[in-house]
Amino acid sequence: MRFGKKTILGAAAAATLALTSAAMAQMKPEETLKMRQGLMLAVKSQFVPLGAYAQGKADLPADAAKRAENLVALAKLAPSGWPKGSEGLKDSATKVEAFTSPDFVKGWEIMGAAVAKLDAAAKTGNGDAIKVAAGEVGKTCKGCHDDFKKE
Ligand code: ASC
Repeated sequence: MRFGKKTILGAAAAATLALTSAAMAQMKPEETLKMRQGLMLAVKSQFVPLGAYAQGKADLPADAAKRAENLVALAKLAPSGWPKGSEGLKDSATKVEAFTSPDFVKGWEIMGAAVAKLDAAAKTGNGDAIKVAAGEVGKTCKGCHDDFKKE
């Protein structure tokens, strides 16, 4: 049997897609945990200097606007680190209640709104406004940690 070039390319594309889907469906538990921890670390890496500034412990970071922008993206991405069925991940710092609580979902939305305000403030470059907005973001971090993070 002879196959046209298009058929072969189409089959190759379909095979690639199938492999990708299979690999995604089989994301290993330890990978999900690493992703979750990496996402939290990414949020931390972007926020820490802004939080320190909000607390009067550091100068305004020169790259505050870029950090705020990254936090806006991360607030959207981070919830994907807690997929359904990952309640029982070994060594996870997340309390199981998080997976059934509407407040967990809402927490990310509240954080999203807070980082959007921080982003707007950072774009104006107004230090006082950034300080207030970063302080509010810090409260959203702490709020969820208090409720849903194991000590
Ligand atoms: C941080 C960080 C957190 C939050 C939290 C805010 O910089 O790593 O987890 O701020 O401490 O209260």
